Amino acid sequence: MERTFLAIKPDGVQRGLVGEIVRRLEAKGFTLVGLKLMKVSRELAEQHYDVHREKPFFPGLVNFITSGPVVAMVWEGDGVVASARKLIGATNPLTAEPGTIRGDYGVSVGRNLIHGSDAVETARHEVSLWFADEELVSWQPSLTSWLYE
Ligand code: IDP
Ligand code: MG
Repeated sequence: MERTFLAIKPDGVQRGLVGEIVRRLEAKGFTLVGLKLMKVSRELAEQHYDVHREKPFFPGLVNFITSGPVVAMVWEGDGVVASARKLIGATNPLTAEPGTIRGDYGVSVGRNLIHGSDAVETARHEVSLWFADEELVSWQPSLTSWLYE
């Protein structure tokens, strides 16, 4: 089953949106297989955002992501990588569609509440960067036959 890495950023935690964000993913029908609240080290933040290392916003992004608690999660389900990106919405919350997490709760690209892996390969890399194997729980939700044909 496909898995993706999602992280509620410090603004999402500070604004009390952890429950709402988790609720949306659960209600959609995805399965939570890993979750932890953590203070992100500079080393992990820089590795995670390595593709943006040369961008002008990189130092601010790393400062921000290390500035407070982050809720790191792994979610599972058919097509979860692309679907979670749709639930999250466009990078800039001002242009993100209403009904998406960023579209409903954000106003600024540097405070866009949540990270989501952008492709299946990226997800594999990010899951292993943020979680040890023994931190992930494989389980079969009893709702499966009501979610999948
Ligand atoms: P994504 O999170 O939608 O995948 P990316 O382009 O991968 O967006 O950028 C990673 C993160 O870097 C964004 O979520 C946002 O927090 C931050 N970011 C991207 N572009 C800008 C910018 O122009 N100014 C400030 N922060 C930015
Ligand atoms: Mg990205």
